[in-house]
Formats: sequence, structure tokens, C-alpha cells
Amino acid sequence: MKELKSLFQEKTQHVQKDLKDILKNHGDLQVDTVVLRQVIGGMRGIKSMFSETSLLDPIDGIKFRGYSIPELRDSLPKSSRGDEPLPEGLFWLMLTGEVPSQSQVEGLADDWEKRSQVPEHTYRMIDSLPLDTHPMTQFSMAIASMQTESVFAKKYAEGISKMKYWDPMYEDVMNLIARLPHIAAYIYRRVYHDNKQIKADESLDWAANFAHMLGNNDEEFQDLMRLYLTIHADHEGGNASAHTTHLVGSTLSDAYYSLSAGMNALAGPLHGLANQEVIKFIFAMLDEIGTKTPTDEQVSKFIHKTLDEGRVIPGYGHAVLRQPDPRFTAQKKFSEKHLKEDDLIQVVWQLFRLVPDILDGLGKVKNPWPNVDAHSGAILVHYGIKEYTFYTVLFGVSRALGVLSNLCWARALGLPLERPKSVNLEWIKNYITEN
Ligand code: CMX
Repeated sequence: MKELKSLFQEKTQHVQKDLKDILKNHGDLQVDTVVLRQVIGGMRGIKSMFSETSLLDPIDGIKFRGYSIPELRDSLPKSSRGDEPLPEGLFWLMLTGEVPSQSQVEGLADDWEKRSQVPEHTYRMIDSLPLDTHPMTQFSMAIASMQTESVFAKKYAEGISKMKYWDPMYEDVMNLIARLPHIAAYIYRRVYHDNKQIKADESLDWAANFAHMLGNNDEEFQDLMRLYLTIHADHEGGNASAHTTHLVGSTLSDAYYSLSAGMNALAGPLHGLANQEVIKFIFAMLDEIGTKTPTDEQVSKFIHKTLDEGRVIPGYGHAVLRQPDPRFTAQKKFSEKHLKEDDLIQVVWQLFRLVPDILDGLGKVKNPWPNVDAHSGAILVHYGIKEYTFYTVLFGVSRALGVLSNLCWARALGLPLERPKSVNLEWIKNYITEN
């Protein structure tokens, strides 16, 4: 799509100029201090990365180019058959900083549709894996297997100038995003529906077509997918999947290597896999209590038991947020509109009433509120996607929009190889003695 590509290039030139000036005139201005707790404790909160696509506020939550989730739901173009924003629009916004028009998102959806042919060998590679291979493993391997198609890797081997890196990176990113729903749906139908594949419907937008290929043509489900694929897309640069994608990309690995690596980070239970862990937790709880409608007392007892066993309550807590996650709230609002009679949804809301006080009572949890993963599983179960080991793949398809638009920016701005300094125990002890 020429229009998006040239707009992106134009925007990057302005930012490039700003960054050059900033580095020249203010490069030595201090933005943070680092204490040993952060060195040993996962670098929490250290301001040390640059990412244009979104910014996370501990209280207000994520803002994509200044737009909160409720604002996105109001401002981004929608399908004529739904009320939720089109993820194509969010990608455009992240890449350019501008809210696109209806015809621009339709053009983008058409462009992705044209680029959506998955190479045959990727399907053969997926087929060669045992059916019980975790869907995230299949997804990450499928992405890596498409590296044979990388325009960036080919141009780099030909000796392209570093000023032009952004162009083949943009092409790889667009091709990759176009193909992800096809790969994800293929894995889903292969593993859970006897490999009965569903052909794409070219008339549908990116998210609705994904819903269709998964096997559900309910318009409400298509709209859920638009919302889902929008709200999971980005959470600024430091979260594990975004940071991994960026780190790998900073070595000039192409988009396929970088995204595959990012998906491996998303597959961890403290990150994206939490969405499968939440529904497993709820099912285990209902199973043990023996009812679909437990009392508050029964639920509280189960939460305490889980904590006493030294386990976390999945879907609660966050490294940055200090309020209920607006992505949780957006899903709650969707459920209030469409699903409020659903027993499982009621349990999600019951947990929302009970868990925060219990976690607060532990005295150590910095954020007792629900995160994005606390709600999604129960909604998916309602629409027939009950196979929870697939949930993180859905998250991954969405997260690709954010981390890949970031990768385009990184190459356009010529951001360098990431290489922080690590220290060992001896260094730390000497440092303490000296200070
Ligand atoms: N249940 C029980 N204990 C929790 C907890 C939870 N949901 N959240 C935090 N804690 C505990 C931590 O395990 C830690 O305990 P120790 O000191 O004994 O190790 C203590 O509270 C302090 O942790 P924190 O500073 O509040 O949280 P972190 O920044 O270290 O970790 C997160 C953040 C998300 C990993 C953590 O809250 C957690 O494990 N939550 C459950 C898993 C989850 O929902 N992950 C998804 C996050 C969103 C996403 O990336 O998709």
C-alpha cells in the first residue's frame, strides 16, 4: 500500500531529525537513576528504551499514540457490521501517529489480503509436528519457517545501504501481519478440529476473516475479534514480548526471526500464557467446588488455598499498572453488553470483586488488580473457543501489530544494537564496599 508506506517514511524523517537534535544538544541529560534492587530485580521501571507506538501510565493504562482504549473505541474506523475498532486502524495509527479514514483502513485490509499467501513449506513444517505440540511452539516455528521469504535478509545480503533498511523491513512486516491469522487458524483447525481447514473469505476485514477461518461466523464473535486484536497489540516497549522482538531486531535480524523470538517470550506464564492459566484456574476451581455458580466464601477459600500452595493468581498483578487494566475493563464492557447472563463471565466478575482485597492482604503485591488476561478466556469459551492452550496464539497475532510497527520504526530511525551492561556478585560487593 503506497499511501501508508510514503506516509510512514515522511513521519520517520521528522522524528529522525528531532532525535538527531536531541542527541546533539541534550544527549547527556540524565533521565533516571538505577539502584541495586533494579539490577537484581528485572530492571523494573528503568527508563532506558525508546518506543514511539504506545506509552503505559501506571494509573491510566496504555495509550496508543496518545489514545486510551476508550478513545480508540470511539475514534478508530469500524466495520459496517460491528461496533468495535478495526485493528487495521490501530496499526495505521501506531505506524504513522494518525487516525486513518475508513477508506484508508479498507485499503490496508485489501493490501494484507493480497500479501496473505503462506509458503507451502510452512504448512508442511507445521504438519510434521506432533499434534500435542503446544500451539505457541507451532506458531513461533511457523513464523521462523517463513524467514525464507524475508525481503530484508535478501536485500541485506545484496549490500543495501543502511539508509534504506526501513523499506524491506516494512515489506516483511506487512507480509508477516497478512499471514499470521492464516497460520494461527491453520494451527487451531489442525489441532482441535481434525485438520478440517476453512478457506479465507476475501470479502472480510482482517479480524473477521480470522474469526471465520477459526470456524465462527457469528457477527458478534467477529466484533469480539476486532476488539481483542486491537487491545492486545502493544503495551509500550519494555514488556517481555516487545522488548525481545526489539532486542533481536537490533542485531539486524529480520522481522521473522524477531517476531518468532518475541512470541517465545509471550509464551511464558508470567506474560501472555497467563490467559490460558486464568481459564484453567477458573475451571479447576469450579471443578473442585462442584458448581458453576460458587458462593463468595467458596471462591475466597480457593484463592487462599492457591496462594498457600505458593502459586500466583493468574490474571492479577502487573509490573507497571497500579489500577484495573483498561484492557480488562474494555472486555468487561463488551461482556456487559453481550454476555451478562453467562455463568463463567459472572465468575470472572466475582473474582474481580474478591481477589484484589485478598492480594492486598498479602502486603507485598504491588498491584492487586486484574490485567488483560483475567477476562479474555471466559469470553472466548462463550463463543466456542474452549481450547485454552490456543489462547496465547490469539494474543500473539494481536501483539505482532505493535512489536512489528516498532520494528519498522527502529530500522527507519537506525536504532542501534542493544547492549546493556551486566555485573557479577563480586562487582556488586565491591561497589557496596566502595560506596
Ligand atoms: N498472585 C500472587 N502473588 C502475586 C501476584 C499474583 N497475581 N502478583 C504478584 N505477586 C507477588 C509476586 O509473586 C511477588 O512475590 P515474591 O516477593 O514472594 O516473589 C510479590 O507479589 C511482588 O510482586 P510485584 O512486584 O507486585 O509484581 P512483579 O512486577 O514482580 O510481577 C507479574 C508482575 C505480572 C509477573 C505478577 O503480578 C504475576 O505473577 N501475576 C500473575 C501472572 C499474570 O497474570 N501475568 C500476566 C501479566 C500481563 C501480561 O503480560 O500478559
